[in-house]
Amino acid sequence: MTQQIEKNYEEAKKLYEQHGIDVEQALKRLEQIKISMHCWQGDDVRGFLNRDQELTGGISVTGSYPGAARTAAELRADLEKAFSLIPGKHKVNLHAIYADTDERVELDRLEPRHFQSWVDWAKAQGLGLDFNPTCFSHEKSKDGFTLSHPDPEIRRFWIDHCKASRKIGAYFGEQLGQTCVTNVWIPDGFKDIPVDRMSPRQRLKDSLDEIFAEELDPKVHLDAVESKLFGLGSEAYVVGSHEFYMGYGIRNNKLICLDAGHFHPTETISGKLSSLALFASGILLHVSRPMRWDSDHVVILDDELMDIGRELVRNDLLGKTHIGLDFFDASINRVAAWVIGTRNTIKSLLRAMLEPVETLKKAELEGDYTTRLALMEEFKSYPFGAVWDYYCAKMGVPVREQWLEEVKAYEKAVLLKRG
Ligand code: RNT
Ligand code: ZN
Repeated sequence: MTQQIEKNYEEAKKLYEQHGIDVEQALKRLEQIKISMHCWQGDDVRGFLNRDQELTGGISVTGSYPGAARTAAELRADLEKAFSLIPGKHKVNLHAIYADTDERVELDRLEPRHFQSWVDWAKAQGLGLDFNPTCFSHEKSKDGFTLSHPDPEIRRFWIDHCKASRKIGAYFGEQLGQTCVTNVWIPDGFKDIPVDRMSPRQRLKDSLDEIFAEELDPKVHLDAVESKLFGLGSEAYVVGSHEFYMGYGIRNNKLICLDAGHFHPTETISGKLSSLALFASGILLHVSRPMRWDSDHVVILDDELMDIGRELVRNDLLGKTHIGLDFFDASINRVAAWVIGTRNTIKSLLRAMLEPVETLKKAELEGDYTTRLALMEEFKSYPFGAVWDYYCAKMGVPVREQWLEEVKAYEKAVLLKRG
């Protein structure tokens, strides 16, 4: 750590302390927060099972930046590189198609052993793991329906896949000694206006009931359900809508997953947290950045990200919220995409912790909205960067844009050598 970093930090600390903000305490809290970094930014959501299948399900990755991971070993190397540039100990979020096996195994027959290399690696790295069934990019999902499919045989396949996925998630949780969240997202929906909106939802409900029938120890495993407004090819109607999963999750004690890109363009997930938290047993976030649509751009430190951080910190929701990332950009260096999005998510939490929340709440309660606005604005130019730099240095990761040189060197030495 350079003397300059320390000096800047000490001065910033004094300024924050004048408003009763305990900076050291904030950094200690920050260190405890785990971000679930999604593996699929590393290879454009391709995975290793069925690599010949095109990406379907109404999601899309654009760009052809060189260096996408082709094997589990490459993906793990890339993840390690990214984590070495991000402060803290975190989690990796896997999808079923990232099974690391030479066997030709169908999704409904997957077992924990097909993920043993991931578990061994996570143990060695001190990382947690989260999981997702992959209900897309498959022959049996090509007409756009999975768990709500009218054909009971196709439904059966996807139900069995989701059941198998929960077993894998529970294995992760047991082996790693930290709770694994398995998140169910399905693409089911209609491109054009449907006649029957109800029956597919009834079928989805029944499928979910069967998937979740087996109780799993919440210390090792939690289920989450992810809603969506529309997708490419399901513009008119999505079976698993927000209302559907709000209802399902609250009634059945499932984590409700809010993806930042899954709502109307001006609708934010930050605004929903305080309501949901009063009724849901827990929340999963898919922090993403929609641009005009659910485009899954790399997360930047914009107003919405900062508001998410503020809502979590001010309302003390970090205990019941699992923070995951969900973006995929193939037009830039993929390791850099992870580093930028993850560092920003951590930054948003730190910034929120460095706001004079007690003073602001008091002003609001007393009806002093002038003070509320004045302080919120002035704090935007408080020396947050000095605290962030100190935190990075203390945690042994590069300060400011120094990480970029490491990514460039890695690109030259490793990524560009991939075919
Ligand atoms: C799709 C959902 C879902 C996926 C990942 C790959 O719109 O956001 O979370 O992005 O499961
Ligand atoms: Zn998502």
